Amino acid sequence: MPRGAGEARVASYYEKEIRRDPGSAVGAPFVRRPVRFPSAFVTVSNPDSLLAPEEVAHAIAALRGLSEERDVDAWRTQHLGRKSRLMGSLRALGGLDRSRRAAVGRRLNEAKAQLGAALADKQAELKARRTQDLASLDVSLPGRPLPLGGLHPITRTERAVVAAFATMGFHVIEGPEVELEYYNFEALRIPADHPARDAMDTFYLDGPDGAAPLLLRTHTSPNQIRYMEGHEPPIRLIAPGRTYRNEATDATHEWMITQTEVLAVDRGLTLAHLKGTLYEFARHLFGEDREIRFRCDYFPFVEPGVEVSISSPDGWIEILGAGMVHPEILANMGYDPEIHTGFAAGLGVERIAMLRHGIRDIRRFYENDLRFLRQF
Ligand code: FA5
Repeated sequence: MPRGAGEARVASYYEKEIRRDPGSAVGAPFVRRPVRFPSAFVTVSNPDSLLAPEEVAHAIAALRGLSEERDVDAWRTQHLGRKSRLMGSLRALGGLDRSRRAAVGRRLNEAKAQLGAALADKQAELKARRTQDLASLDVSLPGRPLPLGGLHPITRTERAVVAAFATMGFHVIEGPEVELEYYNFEALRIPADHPARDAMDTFYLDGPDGAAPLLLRTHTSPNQIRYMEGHEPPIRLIAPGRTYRNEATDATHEWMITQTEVLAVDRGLTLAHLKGTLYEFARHLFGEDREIRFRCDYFPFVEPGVEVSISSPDGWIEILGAGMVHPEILANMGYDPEIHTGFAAGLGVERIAMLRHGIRDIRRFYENDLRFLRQF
């Protein structure tokens, strides 16, 4: 490094480098050569570039604003560490004119003392705070319980429904919530002009041009078709899941509901099997004494069709539609309706939850009011 007049003589730094001697097989070993200094090492061609008093004041002000130990540590490294401006300036002192060296040296040592004193004050302050924190800690206080989440009441009821059918040998399947119009309606004998479509209006999705129409399923009954298409009897399944309807809400109607489909297909199944299964289910969920009402109902995909209601202080509440699988559907699935018959049901899980817990307005379930949800 060239050294002109007034330039600092600074500590020698060398890097080791193996320089190969092309004439020697071994090569010359270590050759020492000077390297460029990192910027923190100040050269004093201009002594005013040494740490200035304003910088010291500035650093001390910054330190006073710190409250975390790790920030104070970082401050110490920056202002008093080996690579700090202060240490670089002290190292560069030797390069100053003898006439100025003493005065500048004094100034730098004062700066070092001020920075060190400020650091000591800050460390004492942090230590005092730690001690105070510990003193205010009462280890005999009871612990604060962690807030525990819980299952939504509809999830709980859905699980109870699944458990009731599981004891009767039904297994669980799931199907898509975004459904083809074919499975939701046509395959269930609900063509485009059928009045049943009015009672099951829903939300349609734009698909690519020419693609089959998609919608949010209005019930879990499409699962019947999807499963029968790929399986032979005997069948005994339940299919829980969300369904959607484009309809006004009131105390017993929501636009998004949870249903559970039930399907059994086997040789010789009759309406008696359907009734027995649903009674057994109702006993599981509501106990022995709750009144149950069967009435005729109409669904295009069953023959005959029924609905089941449960008694409540507000009168009968319908919880499900059911019936014997329509013979035309069995035939469409490749079964012989003379040999195999089946029953199916679609249960409304929200209505079942209302009846179990005495809730009079279905809309409470999805308002996300924790005061309501915490009760379950
Ligand atoms: C159906 O959805 C048929 N898929 C049921 C079925 C399945 C019949 C298999 C025959 C064979 P329904 O629209 O009635 O039927 O609905 C069935 C149950 O879902 C109702 O009894 C009710 O408990 C619940 N449910 C239907 N719509 C709503 C709604 N908007 N709000 C709350 N619960 C509803």
